[in-house]
Amino acid sequence: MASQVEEFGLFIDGKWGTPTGAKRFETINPATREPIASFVAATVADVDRAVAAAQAAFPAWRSTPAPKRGDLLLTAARLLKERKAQVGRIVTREMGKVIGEGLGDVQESIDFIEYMAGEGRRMFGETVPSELRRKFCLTVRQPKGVIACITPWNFPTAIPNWKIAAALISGNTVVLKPASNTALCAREVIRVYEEAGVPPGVLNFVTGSGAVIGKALVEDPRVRAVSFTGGVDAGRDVYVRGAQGLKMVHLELGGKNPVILMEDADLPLALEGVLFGAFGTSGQRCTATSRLILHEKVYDEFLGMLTDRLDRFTVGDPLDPKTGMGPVASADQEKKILEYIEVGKKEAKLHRGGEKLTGGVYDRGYFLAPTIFETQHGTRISQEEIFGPVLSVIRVKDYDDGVRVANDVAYGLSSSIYTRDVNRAFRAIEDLEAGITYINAPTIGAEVQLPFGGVKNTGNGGREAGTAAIEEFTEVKTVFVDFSAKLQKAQIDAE
Ligand code: UN1
Repeated sequence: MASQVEEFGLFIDGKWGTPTGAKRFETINPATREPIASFVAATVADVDRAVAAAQAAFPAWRSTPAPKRGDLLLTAARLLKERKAQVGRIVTREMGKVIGEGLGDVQESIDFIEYMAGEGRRMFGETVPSELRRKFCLTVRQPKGVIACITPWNFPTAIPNWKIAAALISGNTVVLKPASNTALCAREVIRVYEEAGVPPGVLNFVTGSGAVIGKALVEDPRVRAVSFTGGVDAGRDVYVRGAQGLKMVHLELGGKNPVILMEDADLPLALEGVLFGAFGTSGQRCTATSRLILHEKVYDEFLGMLTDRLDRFTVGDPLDPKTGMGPVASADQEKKILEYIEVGKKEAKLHRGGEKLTGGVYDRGYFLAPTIFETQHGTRISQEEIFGPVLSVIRVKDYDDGVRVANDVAYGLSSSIYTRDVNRAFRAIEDLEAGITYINAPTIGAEVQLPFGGVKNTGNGGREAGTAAIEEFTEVKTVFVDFSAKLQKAQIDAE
């Protein structure tokens, strides 16, 4: 049956094309279940071609001066700026986040590409004194080679750009494999680099199943590094496979991010923060606020405020700027979140929501009610990443109890404390086991010029964004220049 929607191919070696006999899949608008676009289900043979193109393009790209590579990024950022409204709409239609956040996704892309373009004129090394006379020691950064970037659907333009722009400015070549349900967003990303004049083979785009082409990419011996954002199980699999090839594997995985709300907090401020942190992007951020650790002295009052505020919070058409929360991203997401809601109903007290919304526009898409459980620490819903609009509220008696609960999970991405006590705020910076800590702000909303990543099962120690991204995507070369014109022996001749 012919597709009703536009068909897109793979982008390999600077050309868009559809392999003969290719199978296809469609992306779906989660608010309406309408198909959006059709993509190729690529095969291992397509991955082989993409990696070969990336490898062939590497020597010339590596020797292109980094500021020149930066020029290309600036052009890409400008093109994306020009079409921000249009691409933001595609993000909302294909992924379901509300339009303000769809535009924010694109803005995060623009910010990051511009930031990385500037790195082309920095990419600092170090100069270090030698223990010997007339000897000069320094470090330079060099690209790794072909990088596989495997990206999720929740930030369908921003996360591909975090990886692509950092990899390209560093002189690497890239094969991008985006999440299948947001392939059009990723294709819009590729297009701006293409139009900016990226040389053939420097950036390649393959779509299809992670189990088939993701695996082939990670296992390909020509791929020197893998940058993966996604779930823990897939991440572990990528890590193990990459380890066989002794590759650098960068992982950004889950979170179970707490807001600790102390008795002295500015409650109206915290209210807006918790609402945005928990239900922004329908809770589908790695950084989402999924636990509210609430001081007993303000427990009832704050929960009451949250309930009143939610009465004025609208779930609906994500393209309508007045909507507070759109659908969840897919049928799979809806199913998984509803399963967790059932678990929660057994082990905790449902405070609000806890259902699929029905009637009117809701019947066309994957709409869930913003859901709040009151729970003990240690239940499944308070420990496992749900990745949906489900907030677990946990009562604590003091700061120490709050920190203990906050830290007692497998993840450590983002964290937050609301308090007016400056000493307590600084203690939290020291005490919270997380890659990111916010003071008097929710757990979401990191900026691109700072490192992003987490501890424990959130990853394997790397950081994206900021200058940390350059460290991820380059090798350090240590250089010794001996201008003494004689053999000097370190450790032996040093006076
Ligand atoms: C993610 O959910 O994987 O900090 C990324 C934030 C966004 C990025 C989230 N800037 O919430």
